[in-house]
Amino acid sequence: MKALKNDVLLRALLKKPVDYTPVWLMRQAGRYLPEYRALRKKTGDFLSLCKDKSLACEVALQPLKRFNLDAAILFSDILTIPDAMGLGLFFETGEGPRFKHPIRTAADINALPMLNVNQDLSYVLEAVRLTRNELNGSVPLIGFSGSPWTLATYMIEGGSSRDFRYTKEMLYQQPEILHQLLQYLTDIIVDYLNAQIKNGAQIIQIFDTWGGILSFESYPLFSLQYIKNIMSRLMTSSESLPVPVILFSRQSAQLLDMMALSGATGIGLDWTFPIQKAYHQIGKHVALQGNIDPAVLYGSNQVIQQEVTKLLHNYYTASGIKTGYVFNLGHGVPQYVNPDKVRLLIDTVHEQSVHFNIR
Ligand code: 1CP
Repeated sequence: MKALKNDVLLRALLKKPVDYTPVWLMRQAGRYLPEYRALRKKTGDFLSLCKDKSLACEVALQPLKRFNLDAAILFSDILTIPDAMGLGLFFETGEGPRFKHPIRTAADINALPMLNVNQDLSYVLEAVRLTRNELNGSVPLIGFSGSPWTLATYMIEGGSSRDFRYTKEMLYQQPEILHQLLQYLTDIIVDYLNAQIKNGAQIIQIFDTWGGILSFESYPLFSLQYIKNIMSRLMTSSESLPVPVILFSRQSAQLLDMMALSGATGIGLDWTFPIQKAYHQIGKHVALQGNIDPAVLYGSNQVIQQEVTKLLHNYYTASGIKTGYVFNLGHGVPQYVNPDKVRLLIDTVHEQSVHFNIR
């Protein structure tokens, strides 16, 4: 495969000097883009887009055709794994993901199938390979998975949740069966991510979206230990290059010290914690990614420019070196933003970051 023309994201994650700050956005492909909505309407539903490698590839490339992004991310979902287990994933309009067969008992867990990711999730791996080929070395391709804990919450709740009632019930009533489920997911995620790497993913992001709902004592036991195990078992790329891993979590400021020791190359932050504080706490050990409030994209052009410049200033003043930072939102691009605002955000990061002349 071709050498990368734009390796700024890889360099920033590995803390090699960069000329400007790389930027990619969670959910950069998705509903805020009219061309995405048009394709989805034609296809019928979201899962059909994910399951057709040509469509998944086309959607992944849509934001790159419009914007000057420094990475592509595989177009798929974290819930492909439980879908492949036969839990009956479906999406109700406006309701988010749902499962027909939630996992609530030891018997449910014991009945889960052994997955062969190369067969059962072959459509994801084909989308990885095709997207990597189509990128033709222009920017790196990010592969991803949910963390075992975050996937377990969806499987146990049967979808999104506000209070995580059933998952927490299992945690406090039958922790040993929850551990059994988490270990089962861990082994599959290792296979899944290694297969993505083998098929061309150059960076991995692990979404531990719901790690922050655990208590301080429970987090290392029920989430982080499994993430650490995954990271220790990931392979190098097909070109024998190290594959940086970004660990993203929400509402996790209290967990940063633990996250920084997980083996992750970079930590993705949501918008609720000041990046300069995060730098002082963990910036010597890991790269940082984030963390502008996605709702800034509803602001005026002037507000967007100000907020971007402020964030760059906050990071680089704290770090004193022109690397180790990846610009992103604190969570996904909201559905109702105007794509022109997204363009302004990305261009402002590139233009303004050049002016931080520090080494
Ligand atoms: O067209 C539609 O209605 C589908 C909307 C949509 C999209 C575009 C969903 C449903 N998933 C996705 C794509 C997606 N999901 C990507 C693609 C790559 C990109 O970022 O461009 C990725 C990386 C994800 C990851 C994902 N899915 C996460 C982790 C990130 C996060 O949001 O915290 C989670 C929790 C999911 C589950 C999921 N899938 C879809 C939705 C709306 C959700 C969130 C449900 C919830 O809030 O609980």
